[in-house]
Amino acid sequence: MKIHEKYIKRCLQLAKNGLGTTSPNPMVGAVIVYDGKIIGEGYTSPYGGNHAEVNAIKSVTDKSLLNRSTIYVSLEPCAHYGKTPPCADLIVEHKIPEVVVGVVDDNSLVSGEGVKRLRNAGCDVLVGILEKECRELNKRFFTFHNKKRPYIILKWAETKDGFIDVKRSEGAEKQPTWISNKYAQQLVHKWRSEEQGIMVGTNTVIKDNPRLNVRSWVGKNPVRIILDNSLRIPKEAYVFDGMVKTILFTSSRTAFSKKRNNVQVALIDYSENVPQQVCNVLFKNEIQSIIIEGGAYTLQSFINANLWDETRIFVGNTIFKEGVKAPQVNGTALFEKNVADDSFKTIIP
Ligand code: AOF
Ligand code: ZN
Repeated sequence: MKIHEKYIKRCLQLAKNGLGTTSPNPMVGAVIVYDGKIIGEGYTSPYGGNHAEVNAIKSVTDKSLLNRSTIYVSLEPCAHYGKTPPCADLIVEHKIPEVVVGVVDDNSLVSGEGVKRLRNAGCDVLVGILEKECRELNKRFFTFHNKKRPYIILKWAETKDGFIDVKRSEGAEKQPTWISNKYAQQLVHKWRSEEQGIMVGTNTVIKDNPRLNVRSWVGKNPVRIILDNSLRIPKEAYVFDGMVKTILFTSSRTAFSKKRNNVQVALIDYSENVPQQVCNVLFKNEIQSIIIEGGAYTLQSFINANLWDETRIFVGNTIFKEGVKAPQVNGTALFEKNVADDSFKTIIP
């Protein structure tokens, strides 16, 4: 057993190379072992490209060893024709006799079919090695397929006395109030690059005019998701600059007379459960994960609807005494650490 864990651990290490590039595909790692030695390794290519098993098999110099090898994969090999042909067939074609799988793929196109196909072809298949770790690595993918909604990360920065913003009057300067430090900002840009969507509510756009992109990190920009019931956001706002796709959730289509570049309009009923309707639309758009960066009202509405998976909070050294209260969330605090002078905590439900 220990030997299997060792190689699945290596698969997980390899899989992580795909963070931020494979989605909506999961990150997967594969290792091929012959006579106690690794003879091939691979991980999922950027979206639309090769699966991990294909890259691992390609990397083996002496293919004649494959019919006496074991292939380790952190996720069940696929059995369907998607953007690429089935990995289970490729394994059978190369006559690899033994397959060790971390966790079953919950995508309804696969879910057990890959294992079945391998076993039917006479492969010896072992399933469920470091299952928890394999699931955790692709938490976005698994949440999307099981709960039919994106994986939701809530993020905010609060002062030592629990405020996320100062009191601001209408027409006040359009500048965000900084609570966390510049290292935290860079970390947030890294986080943005890891998710498929980034969401904020109307007031945050009106007050801060945020770009919601990845400027302080190298990576791809997430799709912008904006809630604006009665289209109060001015068309000059950065979120409508067309540089990145924006999904705009509104209820008044008529006011949206001039078509905006790269903006997809989603009509919802603002008198109903908004977070759930947003999730339904995002699921249809195959957005597997989002980070919600404010404001307090939007964050709290997702907490109240029980639609969140992770909360990341920076606690700065500042004291505001009054202002906009930080959202209230109950859960298990996973860890706390310092980012420069600020502290940072993660909470899960
Ligand atoms: C694997 N190995 O490395 C990954 C798998 O459209 P396709 O062909 O790219 O298929 C996408 C689906 O394949 C994806 O939703 C998931 O079920 C599985 N991903 N499978 O055998 C891999 N990334
Ligand atoms: Zn595959």
